[in-house]
Amino acid sequence: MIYKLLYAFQDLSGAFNVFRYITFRAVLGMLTALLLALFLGPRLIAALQRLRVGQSIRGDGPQSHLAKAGTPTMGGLLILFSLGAAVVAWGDPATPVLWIVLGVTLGFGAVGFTDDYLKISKRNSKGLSARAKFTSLVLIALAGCVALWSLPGFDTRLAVPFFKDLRPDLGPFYIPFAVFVVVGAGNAVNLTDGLDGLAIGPVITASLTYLIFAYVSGHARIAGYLQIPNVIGGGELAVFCAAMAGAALGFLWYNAYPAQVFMGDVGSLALGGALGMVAVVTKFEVVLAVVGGVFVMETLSVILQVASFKTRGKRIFRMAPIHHHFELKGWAEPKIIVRFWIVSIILALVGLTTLKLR
Ligand code: 57M
Repeated sequence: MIYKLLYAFQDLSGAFNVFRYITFRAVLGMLTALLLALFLGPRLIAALQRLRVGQSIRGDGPQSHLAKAGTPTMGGLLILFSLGAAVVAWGDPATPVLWIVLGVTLGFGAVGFTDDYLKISKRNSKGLSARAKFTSLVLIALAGCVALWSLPGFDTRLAVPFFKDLRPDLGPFYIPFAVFVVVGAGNAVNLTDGLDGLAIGPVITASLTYLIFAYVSGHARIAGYLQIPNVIGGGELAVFCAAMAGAALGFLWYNAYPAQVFMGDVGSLALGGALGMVAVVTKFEVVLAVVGGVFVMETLSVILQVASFKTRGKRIFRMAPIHHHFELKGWAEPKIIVRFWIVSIILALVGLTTLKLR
């Protein structure tokens, strides 16, 4: 919205014309969110400490985690505020997809907030029931996907990486598929968020990758050249992704090992849901499994572990999600975190190759 005001001054000076450009607003969006998160971080942490919003630690986990008891949680509020403010400031208010994506992000954040709040007020690690959490997430994602569906030009065909001519049309089944992507992404980031900076690092790489996807898919000429679907309003999501990367980077400042704050479900569900929605809108939904491969790997480790334990009575990993396996093998926490970040960068690069290899 600020951008509309500034752009209105272009008659006074041509310099104000620069605010028309998505690339410029994306940079401003990232900087705004980053600086807000850096500035507000210590204040939020102090407030959370005052309110005694501290993490309870499960006794059955790696022993090294017991020392983390009482670390302030719900730092996701910092991410959501910084992201929301930057998007409102630098996004084009006339772009419906931008508000739909922000709406689902905040909706997932609200579910996470309720869960965190219940955990803290009851001082144990059980929050919302799994059923209530899942149903709320599905309903919010469904509302977002139906809103997308009602927009002109909504495309129910899948874009399959590496095969430009393979565009299976899911018709009405696209909606449940999209809901699956969004809710799956929310839960996958949530499962990954178990070591300092472990989830936020890959969220940054995925946001930056989708910044590029959003920009190219929203640009008719580049999309035509790359033979990818041209998405109306897709470019504004580049501003959203930039703001998400900025807010996440600002949060990482305080969540870096040893963490001063955890994001809580308010952060992890919201960030995962945001990535899922951006992937759906930009038509890079299938590629999210690659770019967000760290989240997929964490989720698969849980599925395999639970299936193996239930059917054979044996574990595959020392503990699931897989980051606990490496902890119990004796890897130092920062080593696991940085190695997972490196994997996420490799996967982001592989995801980017799908732009050209088709
Ligand atoms: C979230 N949350 C962290 C923090 C964070 C089905 C099952 C596999 C589910 C899974 C689970 O509950 N995962 C969800 C994981 C928790 O962090 C809080 O939760 C928020 C994210 N939702 O923001 O508020 C703990 O993670 C650590 N942490 C950090 N740094 C951070 O920046 O160190 C988090 C953020 C924090 C802190 O210790 O307290 C969590 O792990 O609880 N369940 C599990 O992960 C459990 N696994 C398990 O039971 N595995 C079984 C199989 C058969 C299912 C097995 O392998 O035998 C483990 N969780 C824990 N302890 N805590 C078991 C041991």
